Amino acid sequence: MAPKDKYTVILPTYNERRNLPIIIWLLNHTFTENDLDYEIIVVDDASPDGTLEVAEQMQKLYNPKHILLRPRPGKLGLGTAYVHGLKSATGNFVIIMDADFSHHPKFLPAMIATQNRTRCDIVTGTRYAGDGGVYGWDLKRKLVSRGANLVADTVLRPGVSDLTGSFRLYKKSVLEKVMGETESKGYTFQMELMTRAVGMGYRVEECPISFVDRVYGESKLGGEEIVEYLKGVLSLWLKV
Ligand SMILES: Nc1nc2c(ncn2[C@@H]2O[C@H](COP(=O)(O)OP(=O)(O)OP(=O)(O)O)[C@@H](O)[C@H]2O)c(=O)[nH]1
Ligand SMILES: *[C@@H]1O[C@H](CO)[C@@H](O)[C@H](O)[C@H]1NC(C)=O
Ligand SMILES: *[C@@H]1O[C@H](CO)[C@@H](O)[C@H](O)[C@H]1NC(C)=O
Ligand SMILES: [Mg+2]
Repeated sequence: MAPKDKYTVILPTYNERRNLPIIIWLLNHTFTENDLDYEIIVVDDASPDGTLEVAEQMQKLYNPKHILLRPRPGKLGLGTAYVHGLKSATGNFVIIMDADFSHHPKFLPAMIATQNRTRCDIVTGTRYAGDGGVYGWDLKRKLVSRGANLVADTVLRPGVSDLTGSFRLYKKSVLEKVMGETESKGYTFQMELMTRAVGMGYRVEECPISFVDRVYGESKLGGEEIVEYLKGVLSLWLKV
């Protein structure tokens, strides 16, 4: 008999002390109710709000085999946080999501079922297909997000509708191979990852999700991020 599937969730955190307990509660609930084996790897980058202390409390509350802490000494960025977390992953599947509720755990059963049904390598949550959508954003942010996707899609042509989203499920072996090839460090990491995965011939399925704005904390999207993003798309286009 094949060994039971296990799902590793990598949660990068920076100033998420208010969101973390709820997201972990929901994840435990979702996996346990569906009789799925799981672990959550929290990669906190020395958040000044004390996120790590909250994560330590969570580890005591849940079985420590379910909550792994892999903190780093400073804010080293999202891309490397995923790489760092992945090193400790013991599941055969890895889920990457934000810890601020933009990615709701309630979509996981559908994403897992999609993988199980299609046997694909990656399931990506998409805001731009089926019942997907975005909530809590003002028009500017919606336009920026749509525009970002449109630019990336036009330039890179990966054939995946939500390229900049980062709520995804991967076969661990696939994620390891694709991450090994990925050079971006910041916001373009997810986009490069997906573009490369498609280029490497991996099979991607999509699952509609609705995306809500972060519940607690400040949004950091500004003009600087947009410029960085455009530079990222351009350099990807030259590289891949
Ligand atoms: N470990 C780590 N986590 C980070 C870092 N930057 C962001 N995060 C976390 O990564 C996830 C996504 O980051 P967000 O800041 O929410 O990015 P965003 O959704 O584009 O922007 P917001 O509008 O602020 O929500 C969240 O769980 C953050 O706490 C970082 O440098 N290191
Ligand atoms: C995890 O979820 C299950 C199912 O909902 C629940 O019975 C259990 O008490 C939860 N664990 C904790 C520590 O809350
Ligand atoms: C995957 O599908 C098989 C066959 O339908 C089923 O027995 C199994 O429980 C499913 N696993 C998950 C994780 O959904
Ligand atoms: Mg967010």
